[in-house]
Amino acid sequence: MFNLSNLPFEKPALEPFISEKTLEFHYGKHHQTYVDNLNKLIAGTDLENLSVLEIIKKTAGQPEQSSVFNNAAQIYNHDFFWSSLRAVNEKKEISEDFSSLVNASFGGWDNFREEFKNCALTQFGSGWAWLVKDGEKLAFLKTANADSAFLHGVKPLLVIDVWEHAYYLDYQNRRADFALALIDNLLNWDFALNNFRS
Ligand code: MN3
Repeated sequence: MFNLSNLPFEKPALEPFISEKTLEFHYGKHHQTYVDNLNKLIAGTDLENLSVLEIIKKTAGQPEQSSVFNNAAQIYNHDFFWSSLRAVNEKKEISEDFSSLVNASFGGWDNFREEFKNCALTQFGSGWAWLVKDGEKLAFLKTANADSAFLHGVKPLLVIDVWEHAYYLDYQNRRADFALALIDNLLNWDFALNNFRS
């Protein structure tokens, strides 16, 4: 039996870039529904006592388990997304160590920002734009629907949810503006650096 995990910030803490209203729906309705659905789907099955990660690995690529996979992976991806964000008033300078990684991987912050935005923008339909560790460098990866970066042989560092439910109330169709608002104001680069090193 899974519970909805707590947000690592208060619901108004991401304003004006992500509204409290968006979080009420995105976290309180969409994320909650994935948790409720998974609990119903695994009740009384041999998946019941596994962790979310174990369920994802066990059901990935199996068409008859797609509902279980989709709900479990969406729980993992959303938990990772909330951890990728930080409250506006906790915004900090980007650390020298993270800047060095960005420079070594992309030649500078402007390229990094542009490529991250393009990754978010060019995911056709619903999905996720990931910053990942690829060898000793940073890279971007987009995944569709509930698919998750860790299933692709790379370590996820940070993610932007690009499902319409993530931005439509605040940005309508302007996904690029949403991505840039997160890159410029809300993404937790220390979380990414810690993941890179762990
Ligand atoms: Mn979402």
